[in-house]
Amino acid sequence: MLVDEAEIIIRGGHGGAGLVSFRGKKGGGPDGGDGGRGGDVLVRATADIYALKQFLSKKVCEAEDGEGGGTGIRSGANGKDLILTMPVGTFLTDEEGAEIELTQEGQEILLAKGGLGGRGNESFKSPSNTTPKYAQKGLRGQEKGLKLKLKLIADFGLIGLPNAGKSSFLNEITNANAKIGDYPFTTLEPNLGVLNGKVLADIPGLIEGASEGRGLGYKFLKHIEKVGLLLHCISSESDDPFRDYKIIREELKKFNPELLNKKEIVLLTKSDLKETKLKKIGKKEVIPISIHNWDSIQVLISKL
Ligand SMILES: Nc1nc2c(ncn2[C@@H]2O[C@H](COP(=O)(O)OP(=O)(O)OP(=O)(O)O)[C@@H](O)[C@H]2O)c(=O)[nH]1
Ligand SMILES: [Mg+2]
Repeated sequence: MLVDEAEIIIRGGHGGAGLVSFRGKKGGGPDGGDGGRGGDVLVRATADIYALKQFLSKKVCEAEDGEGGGTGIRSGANGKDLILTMPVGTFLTDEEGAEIELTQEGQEILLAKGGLGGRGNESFKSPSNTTPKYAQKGLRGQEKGLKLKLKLIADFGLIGLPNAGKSSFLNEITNANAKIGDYPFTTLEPNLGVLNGKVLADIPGLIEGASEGRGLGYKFLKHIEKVGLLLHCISSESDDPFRDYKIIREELKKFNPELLNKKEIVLLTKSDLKETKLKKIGKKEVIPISIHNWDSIQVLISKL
């Protein structure tokens, strides 16, 4: 299952407390150590597009607290950093609306700082106070609520009405193994495939009224906001290909008008079907030709 949205709370580790302690039994000098620093919370970008799945169960993500200071001026250990992995293409938005985008695999960004450790009583020793009886508490780690939203980073996006043949085409030209079905809404979440190092995203079919909540493709349109080229699939089976085209364009516009400015190629899919239909009627040989497609004419010439 592709998880493309989540909400989490992150918290840097708290700083350890400084210690109040004195050497020996009586009269010894102060020897309370400092507390350790709390761990930071960082994010690291991964190529694994399924990485947000972990946040379905892990809603609060905390780095380790720093240890308290020890006797003999021993400092407490620093808390371990917590590194969260999220897919490239994730947008992280905090409560103030500040947004971070993960753009490159391996990229690391600090999200929440751990708190500083408190100073132990030894560090407050001075000529005027040789036996300080106080130490600092550690500071609290930073805490933030974050909204996570994944926008897949693909070079090409396959869009179209349900059953237009998007997934079949994806499977045909890439390593993908998407489910195919002779019914609408076979694809329930985006599929990805790779062709010569370029990533193709297959988006669940869109229908008229998608923007009002019909069907299920609408929420996945965020995944084509970043593609370089739209491959708009229209089935040759359609009674009215132009209407089909307009339906999809209208839904794109309602989602984000900027999608209409993307480069687009229209793929007339299942072009073999008209041929098959005619063959069934006449039981004769049918050769599709177009004067604008020399290859199709070559087939005929060789027959003649
Ligand atoms: N004859 C023929 N059938 C095709 C072709 N491409 C796809 N199909 C068939 O069309 C049906 C729908 O194909 P899918 O690839 O599942 O269509 P889709 O656009 O991904 O559909 P959704 O996921 O529901 O949006 C399947 O029965 C396919 O076998 C083609 O080029 N020729
Ligand atoms: Mg499909």
